[in-house]
Amino acid sequence: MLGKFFKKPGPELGDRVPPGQHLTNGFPVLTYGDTPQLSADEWEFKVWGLATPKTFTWEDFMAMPQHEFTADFHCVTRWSKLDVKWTGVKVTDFLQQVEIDPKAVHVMEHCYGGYTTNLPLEDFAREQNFFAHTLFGEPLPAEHGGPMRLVVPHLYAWKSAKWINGLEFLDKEESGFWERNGYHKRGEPWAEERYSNALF
Ligand SMILES: Nc1nc2c(c(=O)[nH]1)N[C@H]1C(S)=C(S)[C@@H](COP(=O)(O)O)O[C@H]1N2
Ligand SMILES: [Mo]
Repeated sequence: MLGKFFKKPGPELGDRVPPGQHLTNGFPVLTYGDTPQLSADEWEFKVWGLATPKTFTWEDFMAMPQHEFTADFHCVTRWSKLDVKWTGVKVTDFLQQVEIDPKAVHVMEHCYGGYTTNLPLEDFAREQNFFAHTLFGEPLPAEHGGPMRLVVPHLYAWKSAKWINGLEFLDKEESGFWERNGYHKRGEPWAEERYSNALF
């Protein structure tokens, strides 16, 4: 009888919040270091490494198909925000304009300000991943990565690089900033891949 009053959170939400996370209604800002301030006009995006080098401008990105995305956002520091609404360009659409060497298996994301984060090509080249320039219908604020950031919804949010300005294609795994500083290499929230055991 009592059990009826002590149920776990409704399955609607329970199913969507990974273990060890709590929900937040706000949208906390998590940045290591200073917030770069740059306009869309100044923003540039490069690919290099095991891909034919190429530079993209803001206009190049605006000319690609634009989509709206609704995605949950999970920070390894244990907050999650559900149903974040973004507008931007699918990674898979962007990649149609990049000539990747078949030897490439890994990607390093580079950012204005020097932040880096890495992921396997198969985690990067997913239909669900996107470059975002709009958040809840407004231009993406600088503190959330504006003018442009990456969003990788299926991994912890440190993989979602703010102020992204380049991709380096690699033939092996290399570690980005947090990965070198004790975070897990892959960071899958449902498996609680938070930190690498060597350091924590
Ligand atoms: N360039 C850059 N990107 C970054 C970070 C950062 O410090 N610098 N922090 C990461 C972390 S740990 C998280 S949780 C999210 C936070 O995004 P938000 O500040 O928009 O909430 O951005 C990720 N992308
Ligand atoms: Mo984070």
